[in-house]
Amino acid sequence: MQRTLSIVKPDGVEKGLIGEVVRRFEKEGICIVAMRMRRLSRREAEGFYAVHRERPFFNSLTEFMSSGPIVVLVLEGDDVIARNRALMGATDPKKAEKGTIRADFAGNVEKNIVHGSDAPETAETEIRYFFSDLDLVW
Ligand code: 3AN
Repeated sequence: MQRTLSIVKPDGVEKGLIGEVVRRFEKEGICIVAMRMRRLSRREAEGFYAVHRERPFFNSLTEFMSSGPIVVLVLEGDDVIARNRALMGATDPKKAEKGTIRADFAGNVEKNIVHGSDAPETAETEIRYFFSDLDLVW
C-alpha cells in the first residue's frame, strides 16, 4: 500500500474542477485518506517547491501557487504514485495523453491543474508538509 500527495492547484479550483478531480480518483478506486482546502502564503509555496529553487520558473510558480485557494489530498492505494501520475498526464498539457486531467483541462505547463508526488520519498515529505498523522483517516 502506498500514499501520495495530490494538489488541486489554484487554476483547478478557479475552473470548478475539485469535484471532477476527486471523481477521477474515486472512479479509479483510489482511496482519499485526507483532504483540506487552504491558501498558501508565498513562503509556504516556496517551501513546498524548494527543490525547484534554482529553476527559472520558480518565482512565477510560487506566485501562481499562492494566488488562490488549493485543495490538498492524501491518496492511498496500490502503486498510487504512478496511478495518480497516469491520471494527471505529462507536466506539459500539450504532451499529455488524451483523457488525462492535464490534457483535458490544463492551460499550460505552469498552470496545469494538479500536482502529484513523483516518488515514495517525495510523497512522504510532501504529505508531512501539509498533514500530521492525526489528519489521516485509516
Ligand atoms: P510535475 O508536477 O509534472 O511533477 P515538475 O515537478 O517537474 O512537474 O514541476 C513542478 C511544477 O513546476 C509543475 N507542476 C509546473 O506547475 C511547474 N513547471 C514545471 N516545468 C515548468 C516550466 N518549464 N515552466 C513553467 N512551469 C513549470
